[in-house]
Amino acid sequence: MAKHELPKLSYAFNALEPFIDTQTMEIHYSKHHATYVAKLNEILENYKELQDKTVEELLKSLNYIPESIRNGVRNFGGGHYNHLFFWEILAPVSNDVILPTGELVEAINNNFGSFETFKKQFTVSAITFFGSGWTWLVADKNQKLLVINTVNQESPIILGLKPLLTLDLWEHAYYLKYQNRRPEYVEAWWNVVNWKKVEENLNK
Ligand code: MN3
Repeated sequence: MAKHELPKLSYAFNALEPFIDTQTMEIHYSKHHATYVAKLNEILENYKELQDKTVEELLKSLNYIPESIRNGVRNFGGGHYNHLFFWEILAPVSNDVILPTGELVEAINNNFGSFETFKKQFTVSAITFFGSGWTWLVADKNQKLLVINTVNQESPIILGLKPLLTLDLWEHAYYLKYQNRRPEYVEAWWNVVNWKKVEENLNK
């Protein structure tokens, strides 16, 4: 039974050029993300009672998942969820969504002082993070915004935090184009952030 599936992307693999290259997008989506989905389905095969749950439900109740597959759900379920989320906060460069607007910019200013301060904090967090993981903008239960990193495929929703924005720091996300130059990848990525989606996430 293949309950969990790859999502349809709302843009083509080449839509984020030159910031994120076509080949990286294609491999990232159809190999890496696809493997997380396949592995998640595989470990749930003998757990009928878990097969109707969404990936969000699985991650939010991770402590109640049988111990024998809990790490698998964290890694493969987290990998599936984080990538679903990542594809959605990306968009082709568009002149009308260069910067956050409305409530989002207000929330960023209230929490970080200014957009520039937020951007710098997020960038430094992503560049200095060691190894494989993610940098996130999240909201806590009081809608306070925070920049955090998570290790491997750990997802903020496991921690009870609401994700607004994320950047994939695994080498598979940038190595073909940027090799060891993660700072260049991070800098380029800001050009393809879908701020409208980030604002939607704030109001979820
Ligand atoms: Mn990835």
